[in-house]
This record gives sequence, C-alpha cells and structure tokens, in this order.
Amino acid sequence: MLKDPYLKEVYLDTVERNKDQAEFLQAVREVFESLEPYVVRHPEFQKAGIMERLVEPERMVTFRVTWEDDQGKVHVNRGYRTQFNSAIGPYKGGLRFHPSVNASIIKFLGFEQIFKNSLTGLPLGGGKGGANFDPKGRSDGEVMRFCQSFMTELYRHIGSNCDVPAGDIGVGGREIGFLFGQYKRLSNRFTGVLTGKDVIFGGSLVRTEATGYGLLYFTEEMLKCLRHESVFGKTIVVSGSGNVAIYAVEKATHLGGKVIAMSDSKGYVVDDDGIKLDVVKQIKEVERGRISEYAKRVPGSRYVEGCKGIWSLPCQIALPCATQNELDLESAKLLVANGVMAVSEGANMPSTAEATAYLQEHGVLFGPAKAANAGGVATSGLEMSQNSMRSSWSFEQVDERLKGIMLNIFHMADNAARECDRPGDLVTGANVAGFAKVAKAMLSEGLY
Ligand code: NDP
Ligand code: 2IT
Repeated sequence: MLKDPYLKEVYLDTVERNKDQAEFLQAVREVFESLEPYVVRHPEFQKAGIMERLVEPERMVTFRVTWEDDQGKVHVNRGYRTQFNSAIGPYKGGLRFHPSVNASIIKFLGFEQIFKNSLTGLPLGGGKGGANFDPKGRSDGEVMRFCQSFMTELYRHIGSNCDVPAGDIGVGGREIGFLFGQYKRLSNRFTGVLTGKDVIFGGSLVRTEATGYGLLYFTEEMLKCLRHESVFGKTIVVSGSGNVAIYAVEKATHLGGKVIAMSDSKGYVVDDDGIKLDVVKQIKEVERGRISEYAKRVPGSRYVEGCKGIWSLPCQIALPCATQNELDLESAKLLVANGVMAVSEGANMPSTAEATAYLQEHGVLFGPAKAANAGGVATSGLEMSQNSMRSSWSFEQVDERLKGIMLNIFHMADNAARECDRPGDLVTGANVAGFAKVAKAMLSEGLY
C-alpha cells in the first residue's frame, strides 16, 4: 500500500480518471509501489510533476478500421496507438491484434514499455498500439486488407524518428510486411518505420528469436549470480506457443534445459521426453494450427484442455510467455509446492500482483517482464540502427549485442535492488533503474 502522500494522491487521481482500466491501473500500481522509496528521496520529482506526467500518455489516437472479408462482408474494428513517453527517444513498441484489445490493455502495455525500453540502454521512448481484430481463421487476403486499412490511418502518426511500431500478439512477420508495404505506398518513403521486417527488406537477423533468446540470457544470468545455478539440466514449463514461447524453448534447449510443456489459449501439451520444437514450429509457424495437434503427432505426449493447468506441472523453471495475468495466486502456490526455483516473464505482466508477491515471499527468483523480455525491443533498436546506417549485421554480431544488453539489464536491476535495500528483488530493481533515466530526462527537458 502506498504511504507517501504525493504518490498516493497521484495514484488515486489516476484511478479516478481511468476507472474502467484495470490492467493499466495494475501496471501503474506496481511501478508506484516499487518506486516509493526512490521518489521520496527525490523531492524534485514532485516539484516537476514527474509522476502525474508519467501516467498520462503524451498522445493517444483511436481510429476506425474498415475492411472487407472474402465473402464481401464489411467489418469495422477499433485501432489504437498510444505515444506514451518520448523523454529518451522516439516512441517504440509493438502492435497487438487480438479480440481482447481495448484502451486499458494498450495503455498498460505502453506504460510498461517506457521502463523496459529505458532498461535496454538504447534511445527508445515508450509506445504501443493495436486493434481488437482477431486474425485467427482469416485468410492472407483478409489479413492484408485489414493491415492496409489499419496503416491508412496510422501512417500519419508514425515515422522513423517519431514512432516505430513492431509486432506483439497476433502481429508477426506477415502482418509487418503488409503494414510496411502500405506505409511505403502512402508515404513514398522507404524508411525504418517498423521493426520486425523480413531481412530482405531491412529487417535484422535475430529479431525473430530475440525476445525468447533474451529471456533465457537474462534467466541464465539471474540463476548464476543469485543462486550459483544454471538452466542446464532443469525441467522447464513454457506457456504459450507463439513467437516468444517458441524461441524461449529453443534457447532453453540450447542451454541444456528440458522443456516438458507448452500451451495455447485452449490447452497445453506435455512431453516428458522434452518438447520437439520442429513439430511445434511446423504446427504454429507454418500451419497456424492448434497446440493440441502436437499430441496427435508425437507418440508419448498428451494434450490437456484448459491453459491454466500448465502451472500444476512440477518444474524448476517456469516461463510464462502467453499473455497478461495468466499466472495467478493459485498457480503460484502450485509452482511453489512443486519446488519451482525461478519464474521469468516472457509475456507482459503475465503474473498477477498477488502471484508475484507470493513467489517472491517464498524465495523464488523472479525475473519481471520489463527486464526479462526486453530482448525483443532491444533488437528492434538494433534494427533501427542498421536501417539508419543502411547496413546489416551478421547473426553472430546481433546475438552478441543482444546477450550483452540482457546481462547489463540484469545487473542494472540487481544493483538498483541492492541500492534500495531490497537485494534480489528485481521487480523493484527493474522499475527503479528504468524510471531513473526517464525521470532525469524529463527534468532536463522542461515542462511538456
Ligand atoms: P503470439 O501471437 O506469437 O503468441 C501468443 C501466444 O499466447 C499464443 O500461444 C496464444 O494462444 C497465447 N495467448 C494469447 N492470448 C491468450 C489468452 N488470452 N489466454 C491464453 N493464451 C493466450 O504473441 P507473442 O509470442 O509475440 O507474445 C506473447 C507475449 O509476449 C505477449 O504478452 C507479448 O506482449 C509479449 N512480448 C512479445 C514480444 C515480441 O517481440 N513479440 C516482446 C516482448 C513481450 P492462441 O494461439 O490460442 O491465441
Ligand atoms: O512488448 C514488447 O516489448 C514488444 N512487443 C516488442 C516491441 C518492439 O518494438 O520490438
């Protein structure tokens, strides 16, 4: 509970003005609670209204997206872009296409992105966008028409030195290609306005793998420095089976871990011999199918209905890589009872506040999303650099930079936690380290 009168007042005012935005308020509350001791030591933040300004996006647009399906039926979706904070760089953050998208989801993601992007050490501000469009079951033509319509409005708000979107849930290489094509057509400019592009038109090697790989680089360093342990030989559970989950499994396996389960929104598969990732890639990346297919193709594996049950499987490392609030208190209790050693967040805000507190109180190493999953946006930052230089780097060069950034993020969060007298509390550490730079820049740039 917040005690500092300034933070409390700003928080209550934020609640008042955003009453129906539960996810956004959840994200703000976690950050405010972490920052309390730090903000109390810096009265200049109150004087400059830093916290009030931080919770109000610099700009937010919503727009109509009209498109026609293959049967000629007209559909209307709602598009969003929040340009949350540009103190340290152009707005940067993904686009999410999922039926659950609303202003609260976009604002929680945009708010988190401010601190995550700051932690990367690259000059990136925070933003996020998307639409309540469901790409599932849609043909390539339908997805293309949706993307073209979405970009027809979005293009006037973005630019390589202004706001650079990328992928998130439901937005991968296919969608980025359609969005980029339409941006180019409307603006007559070939610029690095989106990241996650195909390598043949300006994308960066490793961007596809970056979030999952980065999550494992972070987790390995966390295990090494805080427990003298490693991923090697550990039993691992990964939720989700999209971009982040797939490359988390790939790197966990490279590091000698055994991933025994993956999921999607309908259920999970268990393979005690270790998940065969080539089968998952075929089902998910090529066929865009369901994870239940895995159990039909791999003898000895099984499928269980319902995605939450994945946390009842005994494991030493749990990597939630699907979506917000997928790991609740009940799941956290099961993980602890089954001896989990570390939980590292590949998704954004996958653990509820209660689950996070329970895991930390029970001595579980906890890698918070804005630190642990920053590898994706960090590599997007490297894609922007390559685009500006009109150059491209090798897989090894980018992977090495990504690894360096993730190790640095761990140490920044770990050091900040110690300085706050909360050793090992990487939630506090990541929030303080990410915030410190943004607040300093906001102080220097005057009121806006
Ligand atoms: P994808 O669309 O590639 O995959 C999403 C996965 O999560 C799918 O398996 C999907 O299952 C599952 N999922 C989505 N919504 C729900 C839900 N409501 N309940 C249960 N499962 C769900 O997305 P990404 O892998 O890119 O993103 C996963 C998470 O990682 C998100 O939280 C995203 O914000 C975060 N992230 C992504 C980054 C990136 O670079 N892509 C970077 C940093 C974080 P189904 O197919 O059944 O819907
Ligand atoms: O949540 C995230 O960090 C992302 N979806 C990636 C954003 C990006 O700009 O690469």
